[in-house]
Amino acid sequence: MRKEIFFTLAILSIVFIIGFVSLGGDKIVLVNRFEYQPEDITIKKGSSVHWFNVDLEGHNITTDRGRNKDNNLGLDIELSKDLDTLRLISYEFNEEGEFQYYCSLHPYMTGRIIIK
Ligand SMILES: [Cu+2]
Repeated sequence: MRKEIFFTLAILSIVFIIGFVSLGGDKIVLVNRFEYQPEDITIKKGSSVHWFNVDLEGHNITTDRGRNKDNNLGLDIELSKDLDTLRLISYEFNEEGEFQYYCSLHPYMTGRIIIK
């Protein structure tokens, strides 16, 4: 029963957030089943990415400058934010380039954002 309430709340939240975000150029990444979905996204400079955790596990959005500087487009951004179940965090990207991130709790979870 508790699980059903959880998923109903999760779906309602997703519908609400997607409606809200689609007004601008922002994009949502769902954190679900130990994956960032979608893993790769492209956004316009000045837009935000909103990570929304619908997993039953807590995750985070972590990056380090070294990882992002490994490629020519790498952005010099360091980020470490916890993302508990049903929590949303946002980050606005104001530079063109590539942003790679991972979950430090489960380092096989990786994602990439291209800012154009
Ligand atoms: Cu994780």
